Amino acid sequence: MRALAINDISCVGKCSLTVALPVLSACGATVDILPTALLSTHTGGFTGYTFLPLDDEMKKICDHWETLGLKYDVIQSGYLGSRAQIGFVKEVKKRFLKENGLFVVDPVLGDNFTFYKGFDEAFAKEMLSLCAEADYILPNDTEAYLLTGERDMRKALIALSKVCPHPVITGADEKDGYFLYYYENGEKRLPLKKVEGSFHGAGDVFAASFSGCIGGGFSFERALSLSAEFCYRSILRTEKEVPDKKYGMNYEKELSVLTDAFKE
Ligand code: PXL
Repeated sequence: MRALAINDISCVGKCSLTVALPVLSACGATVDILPTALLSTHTGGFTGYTFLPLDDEMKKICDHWETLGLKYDVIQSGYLGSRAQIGFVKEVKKRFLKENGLFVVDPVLGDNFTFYKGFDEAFAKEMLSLCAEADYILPNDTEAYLLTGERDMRKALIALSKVCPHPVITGADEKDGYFLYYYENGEKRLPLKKVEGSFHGAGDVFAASFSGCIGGGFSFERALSLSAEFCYRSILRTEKEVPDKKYGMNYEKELSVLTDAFKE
């Protein structure tokens, strides 16, 4: 499986491409990267970070790749630095995804029911148009709300299912527990084990794992449950081992969840 990860390089803080590369590799993928921006750290919780958008470079990189005839089984997009980049990712999909390849979009917009720094309603609207091109989308509850205006996650899922065939809402607090919502011939939910607290980068760990599992041939449900298990085990480890959660998830020693599954 050849995978393309489109995401930023946050040099510190374990998210985006620094997570996508090892996690997709653990799923047996040959991983190429298209960096969207270069930051000294991610934007969640750090101050004074540097930010270099790579719009012009992305175009040049893709023009070069075209001469190599590269095509991907799975393309996964994450953090995008501008509305123009969202338009460009649609073009990347057209130019580089194999005919039966899968396009997975993590519509990175925000958390805790607020936008990440630099994003707004207009950006969310554009992101929704990218979701319409995807086979799978992986918003968290905040992003599902920002994309649909629905705070009820069942309603948000139904609204998203009209945009993309397989939406997944990666974590929703409900009266009767904590759930992942997904749509496959109707709305479904998978109970998740909840660990209190906020774990930066958990969405990126999940997205990379899901993309690797679905691109590697697992069913939708198996890709979800395996990624939920990998993420949960990484969160437990992070809770114990990482005092400052903005430094990201300690997922490395749990990669065997994925490597073992791909040996089967
Ligand atoms: O984890 C999502 C993410 C990705 N990339 C950058 C971010 C964030 C969330 O804060 O700031 C640069």
